Amino acid sequence: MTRRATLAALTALALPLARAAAKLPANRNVKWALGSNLWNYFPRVPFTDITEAAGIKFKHVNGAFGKKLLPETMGSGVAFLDFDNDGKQDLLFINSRPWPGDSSGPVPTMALYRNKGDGTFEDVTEKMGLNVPLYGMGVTVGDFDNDGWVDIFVTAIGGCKLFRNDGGKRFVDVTAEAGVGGGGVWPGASFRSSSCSLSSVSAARVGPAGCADFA
Ligand SMILES: [Ca+2]
Ligand SMILES: [Ca+2]
Repeated sequence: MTRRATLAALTALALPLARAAAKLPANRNVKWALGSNLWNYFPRVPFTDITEAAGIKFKHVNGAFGKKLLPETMGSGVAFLDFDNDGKQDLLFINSRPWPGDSSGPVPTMALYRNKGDGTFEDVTEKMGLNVPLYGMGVTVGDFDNDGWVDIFVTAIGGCKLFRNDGGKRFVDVTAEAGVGGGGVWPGASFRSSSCSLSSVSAARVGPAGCADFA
């Protein structure tokens, strides 16, 4: 097949698809179509940054201090959850923290924001008992004890954390009794990650009891 024939064949295949996608008038010729910016004919979906207006002040701290450690480039994640069962989705931001030996600055924590229902959120992290410093890598939510209140599982270097939702009033650390900490340790002189320093985690509702498991 000659070059001209190849181009003609490709044009014959591509133009109908472009017309269908961009809803171009069928009577437009090849020169007009190929010389136009087809993206101008696709619908625009604008997004507006309303973070500040919504009252979200969370800042992620990756703990970087010059050694370029792998976890500094990973994490942390965010979860939508309705922790108080009011029908409005709340937000949980996972944070990292300075590495051991780096005492610069305050130690940040994850942040839980309650959806006030008017387009704004309020920080309820401390009130809900989640002002816990972690080097978080990921988060998932699920009702692991099937009590109707969504719980939180955070993967982190140094050991994972499972927080049970106590009726929407407070989160309680039940990692040890649930046996899901992963047995990790903080990195010392040399870097040692825990067995649950995963960057992602998921929850699934399985089993006859309907309780969520974490994987
Ligand atoms: Ca809510
Ligand atoms: Ca629960």
